Amino acid sequence: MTGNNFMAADDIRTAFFAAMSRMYRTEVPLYGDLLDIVDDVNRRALSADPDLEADLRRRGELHRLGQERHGAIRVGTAAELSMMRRVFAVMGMHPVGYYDLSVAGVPVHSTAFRPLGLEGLNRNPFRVFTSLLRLELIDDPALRAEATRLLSQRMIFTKRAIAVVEQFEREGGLDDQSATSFVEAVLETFRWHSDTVADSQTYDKLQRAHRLVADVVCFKGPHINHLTPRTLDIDAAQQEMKARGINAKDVIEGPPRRAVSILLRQTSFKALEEKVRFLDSEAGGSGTHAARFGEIEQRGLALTPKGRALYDTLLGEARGEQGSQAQDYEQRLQEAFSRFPDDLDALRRQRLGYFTYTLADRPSTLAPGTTDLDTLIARGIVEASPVIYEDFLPVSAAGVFQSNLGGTEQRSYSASAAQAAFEDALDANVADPFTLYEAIEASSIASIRADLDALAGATR
Ligand code: OOG
Ligand code: NI
Repeated sequence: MTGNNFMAADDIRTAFFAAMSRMYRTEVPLYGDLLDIVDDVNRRALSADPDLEADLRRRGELHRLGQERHGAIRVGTAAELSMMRRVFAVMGMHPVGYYDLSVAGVPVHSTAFRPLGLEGLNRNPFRVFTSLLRLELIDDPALRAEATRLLSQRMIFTKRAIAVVEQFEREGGLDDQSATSFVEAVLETFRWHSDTVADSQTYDKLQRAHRLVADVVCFKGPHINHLTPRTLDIDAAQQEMKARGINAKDVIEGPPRRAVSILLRQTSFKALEEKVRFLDSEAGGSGTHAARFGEIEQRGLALTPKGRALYDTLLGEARGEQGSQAQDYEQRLQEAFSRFPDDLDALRRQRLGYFTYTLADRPSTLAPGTTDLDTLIARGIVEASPVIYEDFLPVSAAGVFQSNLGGTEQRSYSASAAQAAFEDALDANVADPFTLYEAIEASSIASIRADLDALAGATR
């Protein structure tokens, strides 16, 4: 028997996310300012466009918007990564997608833990972008050994957290009391520690190898490094950040502003310099560390492989050799994307994006043979809504990493994508995002077909 007293995974996720958001707001007060900005901008966007509000309501997204966040952490070892997977599983979050960031000069590869299905996503789409450090990309063998030693000495999960995860796996769920205990215990892993586990010299050396290596290796745990709310108008949010004197990035990552939003657009403020203490601090070895930052995102249509290929091509054209540093980058981006259709109907007909379908009204008679979706839509019998992109973008993520490690240095790694090694470390396969979007679309088509059959049957 499955216990009826178990708290739903969606509810544990919501409770955990609320606790994390509270903690981060206290730790990084600027995060609270971002929430205020996004709240404001979203309210204005909704009141300026009643259709938008109706669309969001119809798609079941209106309620999730206020609590929609993603966060990010970086872990150091396979054991940490696979335990993290088990922790997130308790909250109905599973690894989706593989992101290789070594090509962008960041020695990590990553996945995103998130709910898989539309129902869980609409309840609370909390996602955590999780990166695994690739120690093999540190050239200096002595430094690599030191990093390995530091990582082998730490335990990022409390005993209580591990015990509750094991209980969940054994019993298939957690009752309210155990779930509360889970939330409290797991939160500890994400907390900021200003005491490092390295002396200042080691920190400096690791920092020189790559800022990210020091961030992962020198701390007791994988502090949550940002929590990102979702806005309906990122250009307005970016303006407001600047107006409030927040040190926002110059360029919004991702596609340009368009009539129909696609994928993901992101902007962030640069990481804060925070005071830390090293093991030798008594001898004057105190310093600062930059890791935690704030970010705002706007989400749009999930693209099919065909749409994504077009996106990648156009983005590549706009970036050219200089990436997003070029002076006229925004204009180049706009120009390149003039070749990406910008109305919902064209995007759907050309199969560039994923859609869900619903019956628009209750037709009393249907001519036989009207099963063609395009015809049903043209006749106003069926309505198509965009499926929202729930994942991340590697080029954007690399930009987010770069601007938030506090430096501008570029490293290049000759490593190639290593999905199999990542999945070994994770001790599981990552889900393919396209398959998940495809399933959402297919199930909505199946459900309108069933409704139409039932209607046709009733009128015969
Ligand atoms: C993660 C950066 C990636 C995003 O929104 O693309 C990310 C990190 O800095 O650890 O969060
Ligand atoms: Ni992010």
